[in-house]
Amino acid sequence: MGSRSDWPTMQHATEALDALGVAYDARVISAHRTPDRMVDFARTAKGRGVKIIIAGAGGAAHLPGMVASLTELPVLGVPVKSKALKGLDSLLSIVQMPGGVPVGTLAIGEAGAKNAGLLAASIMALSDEALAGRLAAYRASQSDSVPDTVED
Ligand code: RP5
Repeated sequence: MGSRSDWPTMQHATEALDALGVAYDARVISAHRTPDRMVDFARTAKGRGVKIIIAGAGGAAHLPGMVASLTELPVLGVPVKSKALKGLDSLLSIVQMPGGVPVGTLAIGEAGAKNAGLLAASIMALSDEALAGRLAAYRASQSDSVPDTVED
């Protein structure tokens, strides 16, 4: 994520990964304030065994796109809700990538972060049967938790 201030949003991604037993490393890396850290992280990620990168940032949210430009790993972008423009700036900064450098962009804010975690897990589950089973159980439990009436 681009800043510690993104953590209240991005922790929804890690909660989803925790629920499904997927290991992760949560880092603060700013495209603007720590560009060298970003380049080093993205260029070495694949060699370190990273499979998917979830990049959350707000405002002029260049982190997901820049990371995607530096690695062939799948990059999922989460637009963090900004104070000034409620995350619309973040969304547009992340979603409108030029053809050739994809970022899979999720919804603004907590739902986007949660879904980034779930989407990363579902991609990982393509080659991990045990994880696929846990994901299926998670989805079934979610369905079971939705009442079909408005009263008990
Ligand atoms: C972005 O600027 C971060 O991703 C964050 O959403 C936003 C504001 O950062 P702080 O000023 O709160 O550190 O780079």
